[in-house]
Amino acid sequence: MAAMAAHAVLAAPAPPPSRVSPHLLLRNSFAGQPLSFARRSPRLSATASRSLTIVAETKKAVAVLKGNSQVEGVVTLLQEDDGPTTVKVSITGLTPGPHGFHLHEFGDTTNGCMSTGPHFNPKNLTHGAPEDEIRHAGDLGNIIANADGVAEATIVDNQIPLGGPNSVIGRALVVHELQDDLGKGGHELSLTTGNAGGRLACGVVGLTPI
Ligand SMILES: [Cu+2]
Ligand SMILES: [Zn+2]
Repeated sequence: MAAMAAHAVLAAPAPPPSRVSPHLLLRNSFAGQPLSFARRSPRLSATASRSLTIVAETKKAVAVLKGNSQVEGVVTLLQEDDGPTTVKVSITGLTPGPHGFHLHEFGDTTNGCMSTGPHFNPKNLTHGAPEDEIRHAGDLGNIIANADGVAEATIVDNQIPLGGPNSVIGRALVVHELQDDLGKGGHELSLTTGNAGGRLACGVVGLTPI
């Protein structure tokens, strides 16, 4: 039913584009009223007027990590509207312990993980921890492998959107040999790579159905 209604309204003449975000419109229109609707890919609010068609958009992406070792994994990225991106990591074949995990600038694997370039860094800052103000956008910290070499993690981050000018679609996720020192190790590489060592596996972030 909801899907049919969505089609019906989307087929109607498009309303004039509004420069006000749907959130603002909704807050203004329904001041004080809690808004409860499932947040799925473009959908409608049954109670909103026709000028408020699309109220929520979910984007989903996936990266399949492979390399020259037996390290491999799958990472999914999910973003609702302009909110943070939730990154779910599942990587096997690692040595137990922490491993640097980054979003690198390029989705180019012609020369394996080396050609994915440096950490994604649209603000031109130095390397840091995910919670630092001064960090590369691609700095996702460390993931920790258990005794079986399996790392499972969920990372929620504000600097790796799946759309817009700093979109990470088409860039690459990389898992490293060593622990990322988060810029604080005092090594000559600390402020560029966190001295995280070799690139064990990488994968290009690509859109996937929700
Ligand atoms: Cu890296
Ligand atoms: Zn970095």
